Amino acid sequence: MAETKYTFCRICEAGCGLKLSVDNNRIESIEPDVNHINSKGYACIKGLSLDKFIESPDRLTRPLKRVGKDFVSIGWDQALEEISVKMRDIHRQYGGQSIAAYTGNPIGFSLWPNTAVQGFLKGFGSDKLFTVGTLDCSNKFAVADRMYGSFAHQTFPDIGETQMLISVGSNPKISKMSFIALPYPMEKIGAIEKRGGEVVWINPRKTESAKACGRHLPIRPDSDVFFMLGFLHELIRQDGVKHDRVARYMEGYQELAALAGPWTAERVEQVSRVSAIDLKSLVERYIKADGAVIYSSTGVNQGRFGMLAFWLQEAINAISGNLDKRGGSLMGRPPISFPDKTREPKFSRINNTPYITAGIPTGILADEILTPGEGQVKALFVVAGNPVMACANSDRLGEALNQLDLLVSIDLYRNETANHADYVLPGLHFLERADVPFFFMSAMGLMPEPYFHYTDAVLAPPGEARDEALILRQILRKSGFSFFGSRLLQSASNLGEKLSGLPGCKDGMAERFYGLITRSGKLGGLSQLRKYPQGQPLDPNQPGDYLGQRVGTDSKKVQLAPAEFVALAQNLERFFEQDVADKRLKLIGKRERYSHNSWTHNVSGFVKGQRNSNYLYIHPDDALQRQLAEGDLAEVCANGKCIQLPVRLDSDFMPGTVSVPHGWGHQRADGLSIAKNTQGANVNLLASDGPDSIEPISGMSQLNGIPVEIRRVAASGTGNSTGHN
Ligand SMILES: Nc1nc2c(c(=O)[nH]1)N[C@H]1C(S)=C(S)[C@@H](COP(=O)(O)OP(=O)(O)OC[C@H]3O[C@@H](n4cnc5c(=O)[nH]c(N)nc54)[C@H](O)[C@@H]3O)O[C@H]1N2
Ligand SMILES: Nc1nc2c(c(=O)[nH]1)N[C@H]1C(S)=C(S)[C@@H](COP(=O)(O)OP(=O)(O)OC[C@H]3O[C@@H](n4cnc5c(=O)[nH]c(N)nc54)[C@H](O)[C@@H]3O)O[C@H]1N2
Ligand code: SF4
Ligand SMILES: [Mo]
Repeated sequence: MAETKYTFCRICEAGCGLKLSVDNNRIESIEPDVNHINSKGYACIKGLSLDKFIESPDRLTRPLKRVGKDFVSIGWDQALEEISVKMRDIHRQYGGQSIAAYTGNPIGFSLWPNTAVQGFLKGFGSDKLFTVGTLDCSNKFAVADRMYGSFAHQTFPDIGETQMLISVGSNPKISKMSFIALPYPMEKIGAIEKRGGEVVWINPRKTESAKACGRHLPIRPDSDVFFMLGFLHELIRQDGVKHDRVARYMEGYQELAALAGPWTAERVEQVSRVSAIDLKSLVERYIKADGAVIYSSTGVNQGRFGMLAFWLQEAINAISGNLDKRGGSLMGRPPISFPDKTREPKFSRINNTPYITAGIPTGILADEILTPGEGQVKALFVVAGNPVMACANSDRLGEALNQLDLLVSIDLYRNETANHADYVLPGLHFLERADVPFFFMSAMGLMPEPYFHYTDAVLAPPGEARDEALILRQILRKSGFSFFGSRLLQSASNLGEKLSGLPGCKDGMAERFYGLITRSGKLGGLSQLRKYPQGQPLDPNQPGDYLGQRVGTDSKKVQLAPAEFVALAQNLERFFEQDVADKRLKLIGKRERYSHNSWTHNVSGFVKGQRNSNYLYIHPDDALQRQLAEGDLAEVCANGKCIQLPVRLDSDFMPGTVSVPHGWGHQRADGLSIAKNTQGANVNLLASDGPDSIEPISGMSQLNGIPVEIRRVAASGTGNSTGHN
């Protein structure tokens, strides 16, 4: 008989509650959970289509081993044995630091397997964890670390109370936001206007969100840092600084103000294309609003200066009195405390590139593999990731992966990265594992309405699919090493493994781990949490509880002008001159309702009709100059590489801006029977990698604002106008 199960979606940060009807380990129906504490009956098409991803005929159910160009299915014993033998050899020959891991976005939503990856690496004596954070948000970690004393001190807009939201480089209607758990964001953002407040979108594109509410101010891609400098200049000029608050709770104001000196609204307009009149009036309204906040997301993060732009944004919110204020920006209060102090700074052997939080920038992954010497990466474990689609300069990365002595992919499917792998191991879908909310909620408290919940696994894994954490621990043990390098933890791990070998038993480590951290977080442990599968409320946010109380810096004051940022900001003059003169088209991304990075194109309903490809979006004026018409095949070139795509004319984009959604170009994905037959091209073939291409300190890759050249290849209907790579 069908059973009703309450759980939550772990595809994006909204974390929507879901009500499933499960019969005989099959999902009969999925509904949004109307009684879920936070999402209250909201869920999007991806969450409501989970069954299609779980039950796909392409789902991996047994380990695969490469034999020549093909993969053959093998048993777990053989897979683990062979991989462990190889690992022992690699460790003996090249040392622990030759072993690395790349954790993709989906596994980021599950604390236990993520922790296990760290224990796995540490067990081998390695700290080489490549993190997708350097593709979307490590600029925010670097800033929080310097300004607030911990990477985990992240702010979020008080959407429910604010009188003015300035949203820079985000599109909540499609992406559901980042660094805030906000299901149904457009309803909550729309309510700002309804209560007499204001919403402003700073974006090169008039997005779906900007069409739904608020006012749109187009900005030239990758000029946000100048926009922020102009904003800061105006804020000071218009006397919008709360000097008493600054004096009490902050340090570095004079240096910050000195920096803003030259950046008048008129000057900034030349590069951002936001008119001086608009900027001045925006700042005036920001000062007047009782509770205003600037928020930014990947549109800013993925530019050349994401870290500096975010620093300036935070400084503006702080000195205007909006940080830690009702209706301004709030500092999360995490339900679970993790060690959040930045540990000893670490540097990669590649150009001394700094590590960021616990990881290394993906932008130097190829270099770490290709550069000989001690610590050269020889073995890579990719857990729930697709680096050859997601990372910059995909071709070079693909070539680098081919040089590895061992590449293991642990995934639901055989994706494009698996084309370079020696073994592909079947992992779990999130419905097949226990979880607590995403790290940003659990450990950073980025929740407008704080809550907590725990879910058990609601489905048993198909075939021989196995918990990622167990796989890694088994490889570690068989290779002769211990979890986190600790005998005690290894004994616990061995016990879990033994149990999992008994019929009907589970490893149980995930549950024990969540039990431990929820008890230490005073959340009552699992038996308590199981009583509230639809979520338990936590104490509401309290504006005013951060400044002077919880700031993590040595002086307990917010650092407005960290020396490293000020030094980097001095170079902006030079970039400004260059950018003013730069008339090239700038390429940006575009997230789509039916795409989630690279992994939702293997479901037929998601790629039907025109949705079976990505496109080159271009403003009609820019198209005309290049004799391009709708449906033509165009070539987009940058950094000496080109891709071809069908053209879509779109006047929602600011002239001078073109866009190509990422995550496409699956033609070589033999393990993805539906995605393989889609069209389109991988835009990350165009982005640069290497130590000189990433942002200093934050390690962010530049994926937005890339200068490109475009030319027509074939007119609509005359050639193959459905792109390829
Ligand atoms: N040009 C450009 N590039 C971008 C971006 C952009 O905006 N523009 N965005 C970047 C961003 S924000 C991100 S986060 C990265 C994402 O980068 P990645 O995480 O490397 O890429 P995904 O496409 O999300 O691939 C996820 C893989 O995990 C698998 N998977 C899903 N769930 C599970 C699970 O529970 N267990 C296991 N074992 N596997 C699972 C999927 O099958 C898929 O193969 O891409 C980045 N790349
Ligand atoms: N449907 C869907 N939802 C997703 C994802 C997905 O792939 N599909 N991915 C998830 C992931 S991993 C993440 S990290 C989040 C990201 O969530 P968001 O950060 O909200 O991502 P986007 O929707 O790509 O919004 C970025 C916006 O920045 C704009 N932009 C581009 N360049 C610039 C610039 O130089 N300056 C400014 N000001 N704006 C710019 C773009 O036009 C775009 O509207 O979304 C998550 N949600
Ligand atoms: S909005 Fe995000 S969390 Fe909610 S159902 Fe959609 S993908 Fe899942
Ligand atoms: Mo992301």
